[in-house]
Amino acid sequence: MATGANGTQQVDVALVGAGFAGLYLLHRLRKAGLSAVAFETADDVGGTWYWNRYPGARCDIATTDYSYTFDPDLEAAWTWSEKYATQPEILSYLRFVADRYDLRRDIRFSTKVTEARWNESEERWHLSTDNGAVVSCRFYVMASGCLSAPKLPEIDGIDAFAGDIYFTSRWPHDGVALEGRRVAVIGTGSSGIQSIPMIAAQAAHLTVFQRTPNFALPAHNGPPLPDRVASLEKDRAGFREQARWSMTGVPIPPATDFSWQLTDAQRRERFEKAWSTGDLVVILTQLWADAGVDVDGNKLVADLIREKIRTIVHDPEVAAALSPHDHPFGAKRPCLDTNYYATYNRPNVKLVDLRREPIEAITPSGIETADGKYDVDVIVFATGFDAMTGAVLAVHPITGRGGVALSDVWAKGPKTYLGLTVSGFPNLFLVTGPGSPSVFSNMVVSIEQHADWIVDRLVAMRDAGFTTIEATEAAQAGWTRHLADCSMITLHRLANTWYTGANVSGKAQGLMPYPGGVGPYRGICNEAVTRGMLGFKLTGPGVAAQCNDGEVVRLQPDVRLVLNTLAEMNLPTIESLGPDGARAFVTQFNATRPAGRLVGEVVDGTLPVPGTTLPYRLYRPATPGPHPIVVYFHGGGWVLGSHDSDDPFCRDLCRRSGMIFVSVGYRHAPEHRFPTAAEDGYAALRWIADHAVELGGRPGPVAVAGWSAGGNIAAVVCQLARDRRGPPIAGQLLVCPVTDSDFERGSYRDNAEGYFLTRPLMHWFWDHYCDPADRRDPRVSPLRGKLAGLPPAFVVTCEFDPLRDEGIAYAEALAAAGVPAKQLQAHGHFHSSFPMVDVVITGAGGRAEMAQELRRFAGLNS
Ligand code: N01
Repeated sequence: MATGANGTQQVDVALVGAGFAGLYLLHRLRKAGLSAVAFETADDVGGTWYWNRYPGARCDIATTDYSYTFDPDLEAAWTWSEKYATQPEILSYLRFVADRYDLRRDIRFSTKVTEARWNESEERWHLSTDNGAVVSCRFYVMASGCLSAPKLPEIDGIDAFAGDIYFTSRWPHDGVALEGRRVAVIGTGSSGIQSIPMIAAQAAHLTVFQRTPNFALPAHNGPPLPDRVASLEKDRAGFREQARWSMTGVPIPPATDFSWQLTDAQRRERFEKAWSTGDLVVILTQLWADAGVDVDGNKLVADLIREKIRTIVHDPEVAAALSPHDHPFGAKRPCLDTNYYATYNRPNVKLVDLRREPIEAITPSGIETADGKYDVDVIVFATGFDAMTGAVLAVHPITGRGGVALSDVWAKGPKTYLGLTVSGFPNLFLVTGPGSPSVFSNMVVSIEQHADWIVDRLVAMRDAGFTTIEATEAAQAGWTRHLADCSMITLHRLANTWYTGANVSGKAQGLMPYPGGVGPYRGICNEAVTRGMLGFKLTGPGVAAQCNDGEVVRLQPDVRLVLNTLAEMNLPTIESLGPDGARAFVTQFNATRPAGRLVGEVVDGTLPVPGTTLPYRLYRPATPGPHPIVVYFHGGGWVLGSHDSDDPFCRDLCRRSGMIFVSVGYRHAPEHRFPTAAEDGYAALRWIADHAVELGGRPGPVAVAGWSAGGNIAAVVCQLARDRRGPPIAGQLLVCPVTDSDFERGSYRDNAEGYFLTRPLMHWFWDHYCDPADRRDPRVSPLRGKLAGLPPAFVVTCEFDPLRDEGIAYAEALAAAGVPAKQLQAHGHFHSSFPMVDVVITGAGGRAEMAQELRRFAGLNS
């Protein structure tokens, strides 16, 4: 490290933390020829594994996976002794790594950075510390972990306690003698759940003060799992690469069956297998595909775990108090335990349920609750951390461009680009920061990815002559929105946890880690680079500044995955297949999609229309009828599809709305060209309305609904019903409808290629269905028809859809004609988002709105 004239130490990169992240960064920076220094408040390496020395502390990701992967020789040189290694063994590993790569010489131990300030004129960070010289660095990296700032419990009277107080997160190095003592533990998160059985085995008496029960699974610890070790040793590089592109950072493929596709017995069998495996990733991802994303699918797992708790814990009242009921399984971090629940069968252990008797104060002799007084000699606080943002902000004030404090920028919740950088804070990087997968993943995999990305960028900048890098506001805003979109997929939003900041009073609320998956996230970080450092401004002396502004992800996260998967399949275009080939393709494609959910009844039938009969499929809700009827028209460009091709969509809307759906198999082009589909639709509507009672429905006006070309037919039949005196229609739900034959609107230009429904495909549909001379007819271009006097409408459009603007135009024209017309303009969605019910989960909110509007049309209470 060079020393400047005023004694300031000059270095290329400074970083905070000497845990997994800091050590690997130092190694990579050194190899890249960049000078670096790390600051560490502890007197040794280890980070979280240095501090958290409480009894029972272990990792809860199999240690074969919770290891560095950057150096095969390192992997060969270290063997883990247990499936889940203890804290001392992991700390030994990190010391071994520090020694092996001679990293300690670049670490300033027992040193706290007290302030970090960006110097605009020098374009460097200036760091003050409590031990040694000021440091000036070009780049500053917070490798300070996610759970490194302990959260103090907000309980009155702590200072008055006459006994000993310990924090799991700051456990004394030479241990604590608990034999013969009365101990209290406050907190039942991972730290509490790991330490409680060990403390119970030592203490004369243990009282556990539980505010929120947590889900815990037996770890079944022992030697490393032979099958995992075998697959690792068989192809180490392949195993690690799979981990990097997996959803969790552990190469275990998630389940693809949905809960409703399995019998009770099959679900139980899967659960028992997972329970006996003792692996969080297995139970979180391998039971059924909807366990982590749907409250019903999740409740099935939670019920099975609660049943386990009841079988383990002898006292039913204690079992009930230990059973979590206020959050979905996995929404709060579940724990791996060794004898946790069985510990409550011990005669020297008592559970105090703080939901029934809250703590009122800590007194000199113990803890007082609303109901009693518990005298103890020792209090152990396992009360958690000010997570993620706390781990950065608690280190020191960070002041960026224009004297702006990071704490102010994050006052309403963290804002980052990729969880790696913050606009207004040039040359500052966060490792596993808020907005990155971090604590939703195998941390070591995520740490390596971040360290690699950062160091690769610094090297590329050096090669190009750039000296500053900064995220743009637009990129950061886009990432914040993408994070919010992702958070709608999982159930984490339904729990008050440290993931959302809820455990710290006054902290801004919102999901902090990125729930979109490790592999997809890695792909996005790479994409930002390959798209010319998208979202970053780069400057340097003597080189032209570069700023490729924009948002790296504009699609909904699951839409992005669907489109990427389709792109990887390299499918022929629909229009290249011819109508028969395209129909066969759709049939085959639909056969592979997840089966729709159960409804009360599904009945196939036929209905007469002039000259022929049409098939229909009726979906009846499971609730008592009679139900109002929705006449539904499927999508497929008037050429493709059938009365059962939108089956999952109809089932979903039937369940959500509590209304009968009758999906009509109208005739298709080119065999039956315009206006057959429209006239079939009208005749079917009339027949269904006339036979509502025979169909088991409620008499009176029906609603109509349709998607895509089916939305076109739904809109058209409303006009025909008005002009032909019935039947009365209660309302129209038009999802991405075709409303006009004009191909020149902006959405046709913006989405001409690439989002499955393309401009050439729409041309192909139109050419098969309708002669150019007929295309202005309102029976195919309802936007060109008379709109006054139509039933109320709910028009849904998707951002990445050529049909977007004509749908919006129709809704606006309806409203202008005095028709009550509401809109949902779904951002980040593509044409097929809503019918792909169990694939595009982010469409659930939109479908809920559709069902709500249908109920409103039918006069049902919401
Ligand atoms: O902290 P927590 P943790 N009065 O926040 C309770 C990782 N980790 O240290 O839920 C009474 O989970 C609080 O109650 P409530 C892992 O990611 C990993 O245990 O807020 N109670 C809760 O029960 C984990 O998730 C391992 O109602 C109070 C507990 O304290 C994360 O670290 C091991 C209270 C805090 O639980 C944090 O775990 C350990 C009060 N005033 C940790 N304040 C591995 O196995 C808080 N609580 C790798």
